[in-house]
Amino acid sequence: MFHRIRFLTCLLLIPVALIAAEQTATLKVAGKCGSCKKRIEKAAQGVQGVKTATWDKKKKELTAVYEDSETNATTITSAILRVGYDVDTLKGSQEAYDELPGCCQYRDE
Ligand SMILES: [Cu+2]
Repeated sequence: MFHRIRFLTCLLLIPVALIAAEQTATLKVAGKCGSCKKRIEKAAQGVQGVKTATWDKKKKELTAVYEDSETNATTITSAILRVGYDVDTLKGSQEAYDELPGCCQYRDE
């Protein structure tokens, strides 16, 4: 009987694991212009599992839609930090930041 219950529980859990759910992450991402937008979106879209990524220049906000079975907000955040952009309170890579064109250096204001 006990085994039977365990078996049934397993059957119930499998579909939950298999159905990939789409999630939306909204992140505060610093940036200034259209080139920043391209860089930020490219970085986010480069993450496996990310379907769409759109950065709003006015709101300084990135909206990313992703498969939660493949990736998560932390991975997307790291990808953006790596190309030199700050996400929320996290500092983007200084090395990558220094490589940004002068007009994109959003920290010097
Ligand atoms: Cu820029």
